[in-house]
Amino acid sequence: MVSRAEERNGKHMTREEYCSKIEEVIRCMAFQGDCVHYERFGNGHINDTFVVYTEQENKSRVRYILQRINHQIFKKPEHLMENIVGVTDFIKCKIVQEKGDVDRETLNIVRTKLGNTYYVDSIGSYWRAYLFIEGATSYEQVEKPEDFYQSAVAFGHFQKLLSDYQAHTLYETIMDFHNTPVRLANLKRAVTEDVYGRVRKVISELDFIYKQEEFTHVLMNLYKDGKLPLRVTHNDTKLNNIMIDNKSGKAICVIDLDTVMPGFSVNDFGDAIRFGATTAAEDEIKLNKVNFRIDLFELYTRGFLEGCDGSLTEIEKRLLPIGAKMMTLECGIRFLTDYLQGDTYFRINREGQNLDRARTQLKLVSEMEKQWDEMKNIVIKYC
Ligand code: ADP
Ligand code: GN1
Ligand code: MG
Repeated sequence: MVSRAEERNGKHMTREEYCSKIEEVIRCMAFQGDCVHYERFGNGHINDTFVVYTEQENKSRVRYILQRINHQIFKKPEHLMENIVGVTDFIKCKIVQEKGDVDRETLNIVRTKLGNTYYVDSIGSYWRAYLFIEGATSYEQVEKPEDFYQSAVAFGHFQKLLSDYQAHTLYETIMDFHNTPVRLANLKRAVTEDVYGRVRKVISELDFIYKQEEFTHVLMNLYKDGKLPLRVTHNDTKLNNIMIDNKSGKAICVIDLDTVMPGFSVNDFGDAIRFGATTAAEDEIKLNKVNFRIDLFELYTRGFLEGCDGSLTEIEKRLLPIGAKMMTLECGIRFLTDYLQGDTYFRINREGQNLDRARTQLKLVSEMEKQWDEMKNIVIKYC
């Protein structure tokens, strides 16, 4: 099934047309060797990701990541690429100082043969390529708690690495990305319009969300009052946006840098919790299988604070549980909005998937509320 998100992203082309487009792009990238194979890769909801295999003269193979940037969502891909160049160059200097491996510890853009950081194809789609980070895996769910802990250290360290980056030089690649009150207002608009007649199926979910209206303002209000600093944040800290080294088990690289922009540190913490500190996949249908894992919350809190290494203020640290609940609620709101609007944003593979995703998030919010004091005590323990 082709979702409306895919149609909008240009995938109503025939398979042959799409393949010829990819081949056009591959020819323009400065890959080493000749392309021998390419295929779809990964489970991201937003971009189209491919792995491209090339063969060298000595017959050895090299892999690259090739991505079609979702232009519907990222209105100015050139700005997004400027952000990524700025941030990865900055991180590379720090990796060199720490005597690390610049090819594996940050994303490395592979330029086009003309030396550009992205390629615009003949129908106006934007493409970019990265070195493939070999010998590492991005996980969809927490298989070993240690991996989750490692991802926490890495995202915390990412926060610290960028703490002296000039935030004002970054473009806002998606306006109001983690502005939860705006997300709620978008949901209300979708309810009023009810284009697909789906509102009647989600009355209890809406009821739950509307009761959280006051809560949605908490972080924005603290920011407006000057109590919560704006930092350079990743904004999409899902476990599958971290590469974990297959041998050492250490998280070696933070990927998916499209949403790196000014934001709140507690939201980076929170988004990772909503995706990882759970017993089920984000789109689990059976809600009785979805439970909040306070043990993983504790593990992540410890790792994140270790990675941040003193770069957070006392207030930020105390707000970590709020970040967890905020990001989980916000994501539920976003999935539900997309469901009501006909699945135009998040890629779906089956009917109702965005509704299922929304429901898992709301279930997690309600479980967090029940364990609120415990969450606060855990944070205090590691502060
Ligand atoms: P999306 O924005 O759609 O989530 P990502 O940039 O996260 O796209 O890429 C999707 C998946 O592709 C990742 O979860 C990861 O598995 C894989 N991936 C992305 N970049 C690399 C890379 N440089 N090396 C190896 N795998 C990668
Ligand atoms: C999207 O691109 P991906 O799959 O890593 C989304 C995140 C959501 C997430 C939900 C740019 O992340 O904000 O939290 O899906 N990214 C964008 O799984 O909207
Ligand atoms: Mg991703």
